[in-house]
Amino acid sequence: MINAIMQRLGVAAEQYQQGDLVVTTPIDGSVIGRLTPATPDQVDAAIDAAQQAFLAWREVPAPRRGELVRLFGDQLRRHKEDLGALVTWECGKILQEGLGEVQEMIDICDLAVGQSRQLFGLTIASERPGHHMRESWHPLGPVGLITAFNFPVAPWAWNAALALVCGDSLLWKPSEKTPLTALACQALLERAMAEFGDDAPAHLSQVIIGEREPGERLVNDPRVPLISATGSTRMGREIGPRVAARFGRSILELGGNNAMILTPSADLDMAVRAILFSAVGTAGQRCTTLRRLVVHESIRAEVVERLKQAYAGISIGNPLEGSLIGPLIDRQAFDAMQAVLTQAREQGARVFGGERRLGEQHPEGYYVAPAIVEVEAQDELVRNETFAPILYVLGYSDLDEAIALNNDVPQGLSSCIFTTDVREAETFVSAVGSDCGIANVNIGPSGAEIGGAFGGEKETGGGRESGSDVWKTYMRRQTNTVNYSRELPLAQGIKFD
Ligand code: UN1
Repeated sequence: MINAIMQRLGVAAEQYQQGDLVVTTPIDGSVIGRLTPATPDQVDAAIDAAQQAFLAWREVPAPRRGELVRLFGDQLRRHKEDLGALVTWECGKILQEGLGEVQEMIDICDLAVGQSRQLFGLTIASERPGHHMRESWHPLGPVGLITAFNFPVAPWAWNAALALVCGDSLLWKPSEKTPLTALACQALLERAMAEFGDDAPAHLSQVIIGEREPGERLVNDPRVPLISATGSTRMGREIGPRVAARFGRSILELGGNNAMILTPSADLDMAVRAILFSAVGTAGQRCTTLRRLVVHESIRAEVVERLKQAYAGISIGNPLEGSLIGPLIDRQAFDAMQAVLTQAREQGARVFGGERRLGEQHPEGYYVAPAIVEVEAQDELVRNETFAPILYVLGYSDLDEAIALNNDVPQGLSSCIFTTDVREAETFVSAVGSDCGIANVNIGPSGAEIGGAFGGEKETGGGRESGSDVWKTYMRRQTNTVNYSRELPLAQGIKFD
């Protein structure tokens, strides 16, 4: 099955059928790939090649660079089913979500193609006669991309599509848990490059296979002016200072601890559906997963009851076969979830669900029932992100208190409120409302569209990816003052003679 998919996607067997890095599918733990990690010398050579590719690529006109991204988007459309299925095989998310991830890639390609004709700078009024000022945007250099297992392809594409139209070359270190999808994306991009013609330089995009070390080399190398990394806050704490120490730029997209405020005026049918998708979808392994439900005391008992019923009816199993929840990525993730649930029980929380499923059928597949944990206070356990389907439920009495709870965690990625009261809604998205990078009204915290800037504050890392004016991060800004007069007036009226 995997071999047929890989073949259709254009990945040669020797790229994933030999080597020391063993890749298993979370579906049942079976081996689906063996890859050869890059040596330090190979990483250095790749950075060198990326630098060469950048020098050629930056000279190709931006709208023409957009044409490459258009062709890549065509490849993705053509191979959506296969790539979506491969995402499911490799990271265990259900097929619908695997396909959704590829759709996100297609969408960002479309956005980037349009952007390639809109890398607009400003003209600025000069204080001096016979002068004009403007702001130009120039290509930046090789971009280092470090991605996580849970969204193995879309975050790469958000960065890659924009970086390519901005004139940068790409060095991609995917998660060691999901390198096959990276090889597949690279193969599709290479097909697009072949179609594009000679002005796409060799090594414009490269994949670097390995665990920590190759990523560290990218992070430490001053030839890589921008590092865009998705992963845990712990990882970001290491990457951020290292890139900063060499005056590099970083986009960090780290942990989330996303809340929903559920008010008495909310449409509860809608809210329950939104909670289900955002709390149990992707088996709780999105950075945008709903982790905290802050519900008004007057409806708390009813909502918890409805959720328990909804949770009980949800299908858990093989993500290729129509279930709504697939497996956790691995045993470690399962153990971490169980440890947290044990601790919650010890602290007196009421825990519903969370137990292992299908263990006899798949001893190496870690399926779990999603958990609801009713707590009395937002203690350390709740403030911590556990990458598993655990939904904490907390009560509140007035909106200020709910907003304070929303904000009183170290992370600041996504948030939402369900209300039909315009005052509550607008307060939540105002300056005194949610402190997160994403704040939604009457939709859940996950499943963002690519048109907005994606990312968050505080320990989420502060980076933004995808839409809005994020393209600017992949370019260097230059201020130009041009004197077309025959005089040499100095700024600020200074006389120097
Ligand atoms: C992630 O989990 O790292 O908003 C990204 C969402 C998706 C992206 C999630 N568009 O849930």
